[in-house]
Amino acid sequence: MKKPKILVTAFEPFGGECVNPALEAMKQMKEEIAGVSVIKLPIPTVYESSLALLYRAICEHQPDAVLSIGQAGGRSGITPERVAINLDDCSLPDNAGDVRIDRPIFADGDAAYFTTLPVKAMVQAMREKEIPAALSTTAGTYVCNHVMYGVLYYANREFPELRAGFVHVPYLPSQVQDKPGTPSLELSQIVAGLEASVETIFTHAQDVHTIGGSTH
Ligand code: PCA
Repeated sequence: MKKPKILVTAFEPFGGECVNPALEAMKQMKEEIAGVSVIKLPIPTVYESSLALLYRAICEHQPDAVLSIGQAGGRSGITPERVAINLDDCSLPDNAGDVRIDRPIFADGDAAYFTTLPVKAMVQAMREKEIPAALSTTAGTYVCNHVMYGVLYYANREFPELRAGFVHVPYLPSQVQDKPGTPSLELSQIVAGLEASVETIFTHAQDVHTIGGSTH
């Protein structure tokens, strides 16, 4: 049998930060996790080129799953995203200076796509390892949501077997030294959480049926 393959992507630093915890964590992830080959792809925090690079990598490697990772400064745990919406809308320019307002990502796409990764099982697996994790129902309307939406759009149209989704990770401790009161997570914990997530994707063809939503 062919060895299963996952394409993992992580963003370059943006918004004035010198590092992106997603990228630092991806670099430290194992090349093989529980028999699954891990292909790593750094992507720019740029609307246009991030998705184009990802599309090319999917065609080239034909992975079974795509896990994209980004920084969500201010969050205290690792947060798998449940849904991506068809909207770019953020005052923060991307790394190419592009500012987008009220712009659909694909004119012929659905309003939203749900992740096809077992996100509740991923949260469970991380918590079992005492890594702070929670389900998120918003990936924002910046480049992370753009990439998550775009990959799910492509999967929907061209790669029906491909499972895909997104995980946001907190700041590293070094990033919050000048941000009193802002939560952070050690790099080793982020790496362990992402590796547990990869393993869970391949042990769970379907998600678990537990409570994961919230009142707001
Ligand atoms: N986080 C940003 C984009 C790149 C990243 O790591 C976001 O949440 O949209």
